[in-house]
Amino acid sequence: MKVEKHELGELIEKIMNETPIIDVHTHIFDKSFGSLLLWGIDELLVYHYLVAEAMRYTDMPYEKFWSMSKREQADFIWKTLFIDRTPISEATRGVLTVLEELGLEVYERRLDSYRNYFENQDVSNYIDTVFKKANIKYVVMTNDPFVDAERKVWENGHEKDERFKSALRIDPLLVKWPATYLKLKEWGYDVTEKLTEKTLEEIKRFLNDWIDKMDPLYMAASLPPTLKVPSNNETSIIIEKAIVEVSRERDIPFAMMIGVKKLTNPELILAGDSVGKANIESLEYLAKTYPHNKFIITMLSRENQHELVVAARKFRNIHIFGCWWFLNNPSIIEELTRERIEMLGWGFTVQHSDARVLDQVMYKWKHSKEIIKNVLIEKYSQILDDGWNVSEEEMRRDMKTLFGGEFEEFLNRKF
Ligand code: FIX
Ligand code: ZN
Repeated sequence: MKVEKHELGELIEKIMNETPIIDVHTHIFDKSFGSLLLWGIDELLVYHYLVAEAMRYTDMPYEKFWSMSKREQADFIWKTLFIDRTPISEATRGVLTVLEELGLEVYERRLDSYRNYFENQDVSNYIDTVFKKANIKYVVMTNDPFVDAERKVWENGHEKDERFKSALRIDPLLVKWPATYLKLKEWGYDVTEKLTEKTLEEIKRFLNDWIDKMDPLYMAASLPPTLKVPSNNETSIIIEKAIVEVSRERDIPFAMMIGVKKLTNPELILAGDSVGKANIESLEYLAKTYPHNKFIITMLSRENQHELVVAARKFRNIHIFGCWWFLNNPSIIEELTRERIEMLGWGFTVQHSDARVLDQVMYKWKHSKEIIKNVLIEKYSQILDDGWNVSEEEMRRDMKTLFGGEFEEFLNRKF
């Protein structure tokens, strides 16, 4: 049954909402990770995006804010961004969307009654509720063996929830080697600060051990805009002499999230990271030099986006995903989705949530789908105007591809 142009809007919205989402990068955890799984109104309000926004309206010393309890921080942010000012930013609107999705009386503006709702939720049922409302098939966690609380869960064993896949996060190996090698030594790996052959072998053993423990979909690292490969710095050597080799041997892609300037404002702690334009040549070098490896990429600077799409067009072993962090705003989601469809067709993953708080998947996906839908209406309309026709089944195939299907295909390809 061929789709008529006037049917596109309604049909795209329907299909999009019926397409189970694969959320390829998040910071949420299944319930067996205990307090590492953040959820509920106070966690939503102290999200670091909102901390950064709220602290702009006060001369309160940063240390005073950090000395408050989480509830007191939430009270301050609620008053500053929602009561004293209209919640118009993307992150404040996100809190409203979550409350609305849960059927709470948003217009009442009653933080106490919202708190009461969450206090009466059971975490297992609440995960089911959130995943159902957001139509999540599964999320990929960020699993960091260098976080003591998380390492303990993996070492003690835990009951796995199939809706939470793992990703092995290895930033400290790449960006803090002078401190990290001491940790590896403590854990029984025979490493030195100097990246000798033995040390590189031991780094590979560490990666293999954690791949065996976690069964990750990919290995990942957030990397600075100054990333330069090849070079004689530790980051470059560990990437080329350890990560790329293990990635290929185990057929587990290396996800590089490039462009973060850590702690630009250290007083804001997690909210203090910023963005810088990276050089695309390092990525092009890796994709060209290691054609049998798979690289999953997102970049943080808007100024890197066009050249990233071109790089993905040149190298089939690059899979790009999401509108990351400072790009996860309607105006930029629209721009990135357009240029990616225009140059890659369906060959990328349109979005990820990066949710740090479970409830956020509801708003991050609802907001993104509003934008993606409008871009798709235009793109399908254009090909219908050119005389092409498309069936509902084909549109369902296309949508599945964009929301994680191509990611899974990429994981299964053998280059
Ligand atoms: O490196 C990352 O995974 C980033 O997404 C986070 O560090 C960042 O704080 C974030 O949550 C952005 O949305
Ligand atoms: Zn993240």
